[in-house]
Amino acid sequence: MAMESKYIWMNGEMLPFEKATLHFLTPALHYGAAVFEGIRSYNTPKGPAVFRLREHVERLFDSARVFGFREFPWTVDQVCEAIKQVVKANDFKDCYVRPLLYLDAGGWNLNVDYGRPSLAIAAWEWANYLGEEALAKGIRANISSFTRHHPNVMMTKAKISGNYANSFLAKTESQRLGFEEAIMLDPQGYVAECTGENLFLVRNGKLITPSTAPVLEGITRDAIFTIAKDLGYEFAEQPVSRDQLYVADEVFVCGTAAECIGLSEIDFRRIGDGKTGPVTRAIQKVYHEAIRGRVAKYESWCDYVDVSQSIKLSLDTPASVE
Ligand code: PPE
Repeated sequence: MAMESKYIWMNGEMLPFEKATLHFLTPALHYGAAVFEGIRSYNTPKGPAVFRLREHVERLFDSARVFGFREFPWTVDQVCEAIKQVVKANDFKDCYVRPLLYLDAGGWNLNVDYGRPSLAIAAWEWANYLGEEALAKGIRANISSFTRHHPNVMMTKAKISGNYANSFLAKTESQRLGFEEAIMLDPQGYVAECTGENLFLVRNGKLITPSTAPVLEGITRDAIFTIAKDLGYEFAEQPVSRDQLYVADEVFVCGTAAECIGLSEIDFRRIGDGKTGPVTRAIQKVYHEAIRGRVAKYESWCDYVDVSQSIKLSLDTPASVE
């Protein structure tokens, strides 16, 4: 995967890619003491647009609050602007954007109050997160032997970097077993989410997804709710058992990186006829149009990047907000 770009934004400065480095003694590296977002920008008829930018940045701030950071070095508006500058500076058509707020210094006594967070934003071209054939053929998944976080062990509403050790365990195991993705159960044994996506099942034309209590409140999940409602599908948030997935007509996963991908098989059991089903296809189609600014009623989800103005290589003095 090529992650190169021209610029990475660090603490207000647009740095050339190779200059965006950190010291070995950065506490975030040792303890996963960081929060991040995964955002995509797409080429639309009106130029590049970041999909649901403000919601992602607000979730970054929420993650920071959940983790206990008391001071955020920038405002929501500044971070939104910086993200657009990164997309513009790198001249990408479609790209993935990764802001990371990380414990940069201090905090070695495991107390965030003694540390200082810094913010960096990178972008790269990241197509086919779940593999090149995922969109056409769907993917094969297993139920992980690893349990998803108990909500009082790790904070499930926050994209805390350290949380992702759990995803690493599950996905590595899953791929070593020959699957493409892992489905994780919550500590009560109900379906929670995948390592980097939320999950839906379709039965008798109705969409069902686990409630957000033990999982990340996915922004794609939310977009899919809106699309499904507008397409006239019934949907419900309710506990989902493992075998409900086995007997579903369709199962699909969704997330910013993965987008919307059907599951062809779970635990060696074919789902439906083993092909991405009609409901998933219908939702996928609208989602793909919406992210590219081609559906008028969802255009407010697209935050256009003004490419006519020159790139700002640095931002004004950081604001300190609670
Ligand atoms: N659950 C988890 C655990 C998760 O990481 C993601 C996003 C989602 C659900 C879906 O959330 P949303 O993107 O708001 O619809 N996973 C991000 C990180 C992937 C990675 O490998 O890193 C992403 O899709 O950007």
